[in-house]
Amino acid sequence: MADSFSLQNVLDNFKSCLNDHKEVCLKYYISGWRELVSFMNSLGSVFAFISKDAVNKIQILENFLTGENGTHYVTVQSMVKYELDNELVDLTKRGSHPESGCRTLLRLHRALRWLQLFLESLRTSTEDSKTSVMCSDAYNASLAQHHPWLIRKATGMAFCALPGRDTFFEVLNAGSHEEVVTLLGEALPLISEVYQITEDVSPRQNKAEEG
Ligand code: 1PX
Repeated sequence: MADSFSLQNVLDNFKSCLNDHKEVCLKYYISGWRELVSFMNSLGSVFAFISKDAVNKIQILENFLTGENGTHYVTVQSMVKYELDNELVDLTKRGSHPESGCRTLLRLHRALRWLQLFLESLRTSTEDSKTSVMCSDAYNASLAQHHPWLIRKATGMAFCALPGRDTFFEVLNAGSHEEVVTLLGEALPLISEVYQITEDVSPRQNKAEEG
């Protein structure tokens, strides 16, 4: 729920994400994204088109996880292995598996890189830093290269509607500015580790880009 969002919840999900074998548990990965999307929804309807796409992707993964082959979707590692072994991924272009787990995860994985860059610049920002600039710098260095012109334009316009840094810190609902910065300092290594482990999963997975 939007009004129950707290940065701590996001942190907790990413903390639970890695199991003892350093595999990424899809359940917590999905919950982490759900929290982030609920936060984004609270920022206003201008973000609805982003939210809709994110929810759609989260739902695809959740359906796999709760579906009849759910045991193969417990971790990112087992999902990738299962889909590749069973040729359930379109490796070069969109084909018979337009909504595979691998393809869908790759979109969220790229968005996680955006989040990592954005939160890092938020953490190290100063009073006169602008959230819209931090957000679009992070976007340009990550997701933008995978998006067509129209999406880049729409996204750029949505960024302009972001609240200023002070309000943004408040809606993160994690205490004073100093406390938010501390929490971001705790969250970032976890998010980075989840990102890196996913990134290392399978070079072949990255070829699922067009599919
Ligand atoms: C603690 C502060 C956190 C802020 C939380 C914000 C959560 C953001 C969640 C964004 C998830 C975006 C997933 C995008 C996946 C994607 O790249 N989809 C595109 C490709 O999909 P396709 O199936 O066609 O291959 C799709 O075309 C995307 C459409 C919508 C635009 C996506 C723009 C993403 C911008 C991310 C920045 C969000 C800014 C939120 C402001 C706080």
